[in-house]
Amino acid sequence: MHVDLLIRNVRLATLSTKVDAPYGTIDEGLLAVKDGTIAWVGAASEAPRFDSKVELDGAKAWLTPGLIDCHTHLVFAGNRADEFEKRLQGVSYEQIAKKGGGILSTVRATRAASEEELLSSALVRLARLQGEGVTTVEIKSGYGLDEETELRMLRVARELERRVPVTISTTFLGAHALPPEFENNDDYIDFICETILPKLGKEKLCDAVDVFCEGIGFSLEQSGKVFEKACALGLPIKAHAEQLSDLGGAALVAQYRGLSADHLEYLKAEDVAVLKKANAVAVLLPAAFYFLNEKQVPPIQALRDAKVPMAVATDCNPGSAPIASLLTAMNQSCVLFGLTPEEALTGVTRHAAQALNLANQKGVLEAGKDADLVLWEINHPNELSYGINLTKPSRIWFGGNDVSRS
Ligand code: DI6
Ligand code: FE
Repeated sequence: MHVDLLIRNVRLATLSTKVDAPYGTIDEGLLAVKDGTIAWVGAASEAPRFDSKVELDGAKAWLTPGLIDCHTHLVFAGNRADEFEKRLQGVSYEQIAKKGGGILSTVRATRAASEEELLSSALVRLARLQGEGVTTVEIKSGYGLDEETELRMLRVARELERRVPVTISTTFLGAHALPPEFENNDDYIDFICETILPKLGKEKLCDAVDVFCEGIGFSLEQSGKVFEKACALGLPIKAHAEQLSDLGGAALVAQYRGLSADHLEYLKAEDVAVLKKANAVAVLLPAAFYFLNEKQVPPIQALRDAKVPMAVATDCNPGSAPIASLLTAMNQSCVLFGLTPEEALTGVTRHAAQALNLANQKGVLEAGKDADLVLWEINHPNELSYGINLTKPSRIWFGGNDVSRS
């Protein structure tokens, strides 16, 4: 069989449920790529004969799927280092938000930034993620909160995909905070549902719709209205739920058959089963927990017992998670939340793909999936969660193309 790329002599962490071994490991593996997808993957001893334009001896390095950061706010202007200082003097994140700082201070900076400015600052952060082997990134709007700026953010997110060899999945997060032009949440939610969402649906600018269901964000009822409209437009939904308090946002996601409920520090026991029943992903964001110095940990053991798929993401944003390192978030998920390194790696591959509705294309090394691949010179995949800034990929392929130096 003719293929475009043949990678021999590698250890495969397939993360596939079809391979019955930790990490879906195949020790003496071989992987063949044709037309940007994985044409064949498995044990070298079982491989058919291939002839290939390009062949690589992996020298027993580990090959994993491209990593997926399934929750970021990567496009924004400015930073919030001043608030960081205030918090260290004893002012809380919620107090800062109530005084018009927090998300709204990034909204002011983002509204004032041109498309080019947003693009160039996002490119810096995206390059950091890409350099760690991230080949798919979800990016939310939510720092515009008016039609023009929300659309600009989403256009910038789409443009990033043309500039960097990564897949971008965009999410509309209009219901992130109350913009200054509106007196109350209900009027703003009506504006989102009646004006912005129909436009986004038409222009195909977003792949999903998110809400900040929280005491300092939007109520369950307001979140439900947004979901109702999103579903009517055929857009999948997800939520920032149970981050700082328990409003029942995760159960609302389940009710609307959403892709994921994200954060979940305050998730109550009975809602774990509700998530499982709806096959929604629990997206864990340990960098926000770390940076806000939170104390309440998500109910990991209950999620694990119920077999709720757990993903791990950076939440990269200027307020609660100024981080552009998914490998660090994996480490934090283990140290702070008690995930195993295998759960952390599954959380940035197979489960992250599911959280983005991309499970058919990405997240595992299986024939037919996109050839987004990362080669690591490590002795074991647990090293990906173990070190902080110790490990970097030695090769990265995106859709079968070597993009190691992009
Ligand atoms: N939760 C978060 O972690 C981010 N948004 C949200 O709803 C933080 C947003 C920010 O502080 O700028
Ligand atoms: Fe977030």
